[in-house]
Amino acid sequence: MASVHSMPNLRDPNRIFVIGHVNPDTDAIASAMGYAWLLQERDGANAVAARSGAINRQTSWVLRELNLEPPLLFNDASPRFDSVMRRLDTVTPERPLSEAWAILNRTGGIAPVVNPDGTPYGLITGKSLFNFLSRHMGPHPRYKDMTMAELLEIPCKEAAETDIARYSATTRIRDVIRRLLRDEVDEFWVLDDNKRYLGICRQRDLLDPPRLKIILVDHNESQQALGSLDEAELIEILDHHRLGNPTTHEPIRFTVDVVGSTSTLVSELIEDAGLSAPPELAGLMLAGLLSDTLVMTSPTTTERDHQAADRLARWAFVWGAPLEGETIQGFGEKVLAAGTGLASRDPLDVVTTDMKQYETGNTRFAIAQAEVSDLYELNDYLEPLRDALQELRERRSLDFAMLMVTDVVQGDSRLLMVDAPAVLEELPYRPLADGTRLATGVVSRKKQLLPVVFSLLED
Ligand SMILES: [Mn+2]
Repeated sequence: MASVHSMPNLRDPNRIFVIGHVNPDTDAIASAMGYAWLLQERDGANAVAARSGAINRQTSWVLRELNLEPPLLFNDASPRFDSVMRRLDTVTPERPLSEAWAILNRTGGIAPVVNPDGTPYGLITGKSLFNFLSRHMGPHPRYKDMTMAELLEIPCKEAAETDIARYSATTRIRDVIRRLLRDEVDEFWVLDDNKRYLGICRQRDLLDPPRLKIILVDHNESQQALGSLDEAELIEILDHHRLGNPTTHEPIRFTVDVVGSTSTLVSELIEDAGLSAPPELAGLMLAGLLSDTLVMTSPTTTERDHQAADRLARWAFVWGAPLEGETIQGFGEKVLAAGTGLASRDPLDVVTTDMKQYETGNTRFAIAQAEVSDLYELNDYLEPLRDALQELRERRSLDFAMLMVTDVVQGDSRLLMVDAPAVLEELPYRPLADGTRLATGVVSRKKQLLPVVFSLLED
């Protein structure tokens, strides 16, 4: 039996991964799951929702409420051995060579010899057979008189080549391709996490491994995408953020619209298709929308978001569903509450969970956002959070790092910065004695804070 992988199996070349940004928030998870569902339901596509990073506290609360499983964890799009291996038929070492011979004829010249416990023993190939025959048949008097039938009675282990390179199914081909191409042998073992046989890979299959098909939702910048995006086939982007998209070779479907959440866009596409999302999925997208818009109070909120909230509520709040009897406002407040608070959280977790990385000119920086229901809560954690920001800055070799702590009740934020360049002293937010700044009425990193930061840095 093959082990259950934490990574998705990549064998189906038509499979499409729908994935949100790294450090996924609720909208990134919800829009990936919602859009994957639409692609299956409307187009019959083999679409799978994925995520790049851990589920945050708010999303995990929402998924639990709705009895939904989180999407597949998928951090890197570079082709791996499991995308090119073939699960060829096997024999055990003690079985007669005749059985290997039968397999050789069906596989085009390879018979994997696998121990009863599933670990690899060796490979029988045309070359290993020749070596075996010349080793034994040549000068050896006993073998001289052997018939073909007798020869085929010899145990497989005698004719197998055992010095065969072994690779893990989840190893990136890119990381070992140079060494591999220098190897004399044409075939390799592909093993699971328990070092058991999964399949065989041939050298020639590694030169042009199939690219993974990827749809990005809720982001369009490579820096916020899963690793090795340039090695994948990017087929579509569905988003509501500023542009910073990667270049592509082929034209792709590209939708970036000024609405409060990507879940809003997905709900519109579902409606356009004449469909309605299942209650659980509708509830999840509603949570994504309410989270991104802070229950429709963020300045990013548009009329279309209000319509989307009504639409999603109509699908989600039905009888017998997990959210039966809820209201948009009531559900929204619970969603926000599930993600707020600094008290129970590790400071490094606070500055990395909802962190986004940006680059302009020669400046690389990160802005993390955390939500609280009372800004004074921040005062108790200022020093540990500053240390955590510093650690984040060093780990990622950034020029500076910023934490935006947003009071989701009052609609204000406080900004905490480490190593901010001098130009950011011009930030139009009131400096406080403790070195933070109070940004009154600022709740949106994307729409309010980021444009100001960029305009100062680019001046
Ligand atoms: Mn979003």
